[in-house]
Amino acid sequence: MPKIKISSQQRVAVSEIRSNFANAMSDMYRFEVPLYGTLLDMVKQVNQLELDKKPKLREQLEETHELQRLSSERHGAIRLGKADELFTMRRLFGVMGMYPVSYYDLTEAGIPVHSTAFRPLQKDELSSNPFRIFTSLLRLDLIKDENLRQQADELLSRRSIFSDNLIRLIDTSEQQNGLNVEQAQQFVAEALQTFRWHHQATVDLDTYQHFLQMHGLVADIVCFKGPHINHLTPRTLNIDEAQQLMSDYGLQAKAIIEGPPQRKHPILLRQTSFKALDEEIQFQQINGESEVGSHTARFGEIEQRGIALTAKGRELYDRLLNEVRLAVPDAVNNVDAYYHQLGDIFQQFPDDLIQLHNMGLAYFSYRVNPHKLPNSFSQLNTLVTNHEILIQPITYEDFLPVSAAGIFQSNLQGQETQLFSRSHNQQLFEKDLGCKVINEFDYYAKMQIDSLQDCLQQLRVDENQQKQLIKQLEGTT
Ligand code: OOG
Ligand code: NI
Repeated sequence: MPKIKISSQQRVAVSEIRSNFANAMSDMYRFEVPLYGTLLDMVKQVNQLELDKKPKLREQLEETHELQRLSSERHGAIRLGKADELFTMRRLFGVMGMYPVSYYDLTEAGIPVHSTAFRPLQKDELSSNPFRIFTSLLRLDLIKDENLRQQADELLSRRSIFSDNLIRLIDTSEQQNGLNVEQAQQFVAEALQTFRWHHQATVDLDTYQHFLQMHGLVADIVCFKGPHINHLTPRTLNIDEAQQLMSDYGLQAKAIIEGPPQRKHPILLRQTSFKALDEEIQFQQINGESEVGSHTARFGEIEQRGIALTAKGRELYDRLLNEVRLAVPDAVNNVDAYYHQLGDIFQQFPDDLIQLHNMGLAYFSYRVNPHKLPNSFSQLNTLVTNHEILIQPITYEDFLPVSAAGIFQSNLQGQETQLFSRSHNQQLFEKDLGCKVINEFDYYAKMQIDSLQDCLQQLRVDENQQKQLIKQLEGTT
């Protein structure tokens, strides 16, 4: 019997496959969309300045293992056309240790898709590479025009966005519980092909324009061979600075920064983008010749991440943001008034870590204070207020549907005539996906409780007392 080479049988860590894939995507996108490269350079400069200016921030990022991931941290987005694409996409991301978290219903903003984000879950997986992909699925069922719906359906049923080799590698990974070095390399190369740009449309210009008129997203999804990556987003430590700098770098920034206002302690997620490019496309005419047109899809985005909010905190955030939007409905044309209201109305959202903790508005992890041992373990909030137990914000790793809608909209050509009605359908989404999405609140709550338990065990608190403190925590959030 031939000797089995152990090395070739060894499984590559999923975090390594994910890192390799994220880097390959970034290289491909930088090559195809040079402005993305400019954006990366800009963010690098802003982050360096910010870290130099704020040693405390550096320290905090070091403690939470976020400094090491910062320079490679990205999220991207893709849009899929049919159920089995979503199903296989889940399996593909599974090979890289990325799992679907949250259901985002974009029909609430009149956009005919619903979405999830694939991302790593465990702390060590996040710190080695937190790559996320915001993944949307077209709601064909919401297209009222029967002809166009059928045509879309046909176009989508004819395409296959995964190569046979890629499917084989996904099968292999599932069967043998991972990939070896050679397979992992092949996997990254094959998977990359699924997300590349195609200069040729699968339809003629006329058909494209029909879809475009209905909704820019429908055209973007239905008329091409595959789900091209439409942006990759680096994480900045100062988005206000970055927004200012964008024009100096020749990037046309969108009018407003989505999300909460600037704060001492950032919450959730703030995002801004530069406008999508108008790119030349060959459309296939019926007579076999091709006709030149263009398509607008790919853009650049940056984001700043803050503390994850509890359901209670999120409710407050949604309510306040809604107030702002009611006060200034046309933010794009009233930027100053919008920021003014945003700042004003969000005064109601506490900006003090201990207050955020004690009111149960945000998620934290806990640490023993080596310089101060607790006197009593009766009240969690007292322990925190007295710094007898130290708290550290848990970073938000997910997305915001209202912000996502703002990003989607700022990159459409504004020709869409059809508004889609609100149609929440998480059940259908999960059926197409082939599993349930992870509930983000459950996820962060578990992180917080686990960390409290660890901390109390280190302090040798007895089990009953631990249970009581955890109950108190659950009572506030
Ligand atoms: C996705 C837009 C959502 C974000 O950061 O909220 C998104 C898309 O345009 O496909 O990426
Ligand atoms: Ni994005």
